[in-house]
Amino acid sequence: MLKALIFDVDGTLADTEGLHLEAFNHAFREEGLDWRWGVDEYIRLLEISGGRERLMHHWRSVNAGLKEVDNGAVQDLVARLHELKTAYYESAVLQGAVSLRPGVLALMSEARAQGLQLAIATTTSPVNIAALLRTAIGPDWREHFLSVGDASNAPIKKPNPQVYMKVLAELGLRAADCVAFEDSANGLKAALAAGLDTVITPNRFTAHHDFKGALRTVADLTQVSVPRLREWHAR
Ligand code: XBP
Ligand code: MG
Repeated sequence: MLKALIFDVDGTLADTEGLHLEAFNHAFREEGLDWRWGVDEYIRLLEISGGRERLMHHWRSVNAGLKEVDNGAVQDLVARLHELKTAYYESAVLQGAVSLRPGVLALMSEARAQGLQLAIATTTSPVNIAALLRTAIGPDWREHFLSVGDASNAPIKKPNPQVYMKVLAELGLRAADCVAFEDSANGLKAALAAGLDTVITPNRFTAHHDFKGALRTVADLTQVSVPRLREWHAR
């Protein structure tokens, strides 16, 4: 029986990756690096979940010949870049740079009104979630979610199912009683590995991904209602 909805954040709650990309390039300029990610390169880099992991991957790819001369120095650079990037992203979100995708708030309200629990399972940083949902829902946003899994409490990133396993444990529910919402192949793999039926809402960064195994793939959440979810989930 459907008891909870579990939402991914980036690309699902809001189309945020364009702003993440802008924030990464801002950090590279701030740090005086000649790195600059274009959209096509970023679409490829998004196959790596987690901003820090993505930065480390890029460092290795541009320093292929170079053994990590001093891993500590590389870790420090990645940490500094990610801090710069996150500060820029947070400030832009708090100034209203992104809004929730169509149908998200309506589905959340309908689910809560019908006694379903809500949860979040993301690989992004907690400060990014708070900035997005404070702006979209208000300062009490956290009260709407029984569990929030993110980069701070589920460090092994999607497609690993760790964040979904943590959220299910915190909800105290079986995967069979929940539905997950995702936008990417990595997110779908993580949710399926946790045993979750998953609804996909692709975006311009993930439209080409393979969504085999999804419960449904829809343009956005205006195509979804709680009764429809119950019907799909029951089959
Ligand atoms: C998408 C990600 C994140 C963002 C960048 O998260 O993989 O890494 O691209 O955010 P989601 P950070 O699971 O919500 O789709 O720099 O904070 O990682
Ligand atoms: Mg996502």
